[in-house]
Amino acid sequence: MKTQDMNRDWTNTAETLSRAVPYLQRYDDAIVVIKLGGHAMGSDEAMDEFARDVVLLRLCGVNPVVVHGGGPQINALLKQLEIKSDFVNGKRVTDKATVDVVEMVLSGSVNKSIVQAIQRQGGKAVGLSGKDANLMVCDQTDPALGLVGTPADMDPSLLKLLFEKEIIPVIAPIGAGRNGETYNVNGDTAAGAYAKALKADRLLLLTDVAGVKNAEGDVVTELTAAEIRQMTADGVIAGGMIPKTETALDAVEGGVRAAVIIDGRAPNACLLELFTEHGAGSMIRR
Ligand code: X2W
Repeated sequence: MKTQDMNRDWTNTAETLSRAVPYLQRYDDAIVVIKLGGHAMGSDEAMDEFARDVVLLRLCGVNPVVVHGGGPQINALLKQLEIKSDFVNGKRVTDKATVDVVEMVLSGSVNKSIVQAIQRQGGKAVGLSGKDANLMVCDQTDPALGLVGTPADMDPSLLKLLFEKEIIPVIAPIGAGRNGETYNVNGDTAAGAYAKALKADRLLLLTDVAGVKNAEGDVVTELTAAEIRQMTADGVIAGGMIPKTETALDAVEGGVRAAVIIDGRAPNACLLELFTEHGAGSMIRR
């Protein structure tokens, strides 16, 4: 015999779901590009939780696209192989030996581990890089950086076919050159390029900081492009936050409805942002 268990958590779950209805309606069939950085893939638990959120988004009618990084994972293999690596303005100087390792790590192990994590949660995912179906053709960023690419021609038609079949694309930030080169692309830059090409409703940049902070150190929840520019000129936005805010600005000016810089370490960060009134992190609009 089983008796009724008045567990408060269940009541809370039901109430939370009910309150999410307006958001579920707003995001029905929306395209949401999520950048998952290498630092956010620290533990199996963090990965499983992220994957569960992505699967829930898909079940709710959202078309999620995961674009990932893998900087720490690349560093680990380069170190093992005794290949030295330097960064200039946040971009890895990439020679031929380095790009081979970058592609091996990003398209090989990192990409497939995200695909598997999503499938462990009951979703269906396909792992890709910019080389597949001409998704992301790049030009060289700067000869001084070697094989670092800047997205030039994007063809997201394959992604739209996957949306129709409710399959979640997981994309490594590798680009194809026009003459057979392999380009290493910064993960944030790649996520922004896919969001623009898809005219996404949201670009979620998951980071390991709480969001964009003002001069007083408080996280700003909503910012315009003009405010970002002013805060950058004043030195309030600095260091590692600059590439994130630049990506967000470029995305919203390129037709993405809003970009959000959120703390990927917070539990259920994506769901909190999309499905609650509270939102999460810093939202940037035009
Ligand atoms: C990055 C690609 C990976 C990445 C790199 O080689 O580390 C460039 O710097 P996170 O984890 O998002 O930092 N590419 C050109 O962006 O990883």
